[in-house]
Amino acid sequence: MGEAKQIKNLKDFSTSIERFQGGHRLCPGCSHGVIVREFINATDEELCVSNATGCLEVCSTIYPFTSWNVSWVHVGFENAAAAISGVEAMHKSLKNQGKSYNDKEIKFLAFGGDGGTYDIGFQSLSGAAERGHRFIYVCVDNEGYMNTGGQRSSSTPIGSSTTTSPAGKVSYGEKKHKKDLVAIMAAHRCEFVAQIAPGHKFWKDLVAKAQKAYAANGPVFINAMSPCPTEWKFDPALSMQVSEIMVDSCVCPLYQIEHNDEDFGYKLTITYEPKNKLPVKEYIALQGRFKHLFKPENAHILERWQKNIDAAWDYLRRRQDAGV
Ligand SMILES: Cc1ncc(C[n+]2csc(CCOP(=O)(O)OP(=O)(O)O)c2C)c(N)n1
Ligand code: SF4
Repeated sequence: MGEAKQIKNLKDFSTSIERFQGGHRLCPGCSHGVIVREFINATDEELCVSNATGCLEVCSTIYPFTSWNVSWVHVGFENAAAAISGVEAMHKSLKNQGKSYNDKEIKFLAFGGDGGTYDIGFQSLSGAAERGHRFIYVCVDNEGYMNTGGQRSSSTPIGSSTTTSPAGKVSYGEKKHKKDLVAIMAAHRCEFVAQIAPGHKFWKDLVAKAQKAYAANGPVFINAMSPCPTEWKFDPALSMQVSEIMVDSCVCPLYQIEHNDEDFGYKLTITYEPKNKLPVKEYIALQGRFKHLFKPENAHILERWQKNIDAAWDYLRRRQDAGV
């Protein structure tokens, strides 16, 4: 296994090897590009990436151009994890037979949106994790099916107005709380599971988790929260600010869960503690998808969401304190 890439500071990082090139067609202010760039530039090792259909794939590989300066394959919406686990198994087998085309250590990655991960590709992700492949799955989670016009997914938060859960006279928008996929993937006993977010305050956290992922010898799942100016309806200049408020309000806590199979041990660590935990109101005030929640008749939804966030944060802290 190679040594982790040494990254001294942001300047050093931003001027080092570039594996996700500009010129892609992601919307201005899209967080997908920031996350992918930081994640794959966090190592110099050889990478092989599978990418499910979605904004990231559609916008970064417009034939005959590509932004990817690593081996990359586009697969169906539903099977990014199945494809990369197959490639990883094939590589292992060829190596064992002495027939490998490449004797360097290769890291196998899959990228998918929340639609492709929480919903349609979940079966293949669950299977690949359970089989114990050495791969890293990164979900770029913008809380909806954005590439096809902003439909709800099982990652969409309560109260959000989407094209298939529209807010109006008879509805306050999405009815259910977001699925907790990080917990579900931890329950698969993945070696490493974490949540990350982009932003000036968090780039080191993102890179540290990426490097832990590259060092792992089994399945890794990373949920990368990805503010989407187009469908969350905020000014593209505010993407990183939205991300920072999302973390400081504990809507997106930054934490990790490490699993040690030998003694069946889990270790949950909160990797960023907000100095001043903001109310969820401050987070949603920046986004058009939640503007109806400020109407008096929808106040109970805001209250319910706030309670849910507080309880989830309390749960993480208690687990961390208990060392499990
Ligand atoms: C099996 C299947 N169902 C539906 C589609 C149509 N489709 C393509 S991209 C997409 C939405 C992708 O959403 P998500 O995975 O969340 O990624 P995002 O575009 O939001 O980044 C849909 C529904 C498809 N390609 N394949
Ligand atoms: S719709 Fe959202 S996620 Fe998709 S490219 Fe635009 S900003 Fe990015």
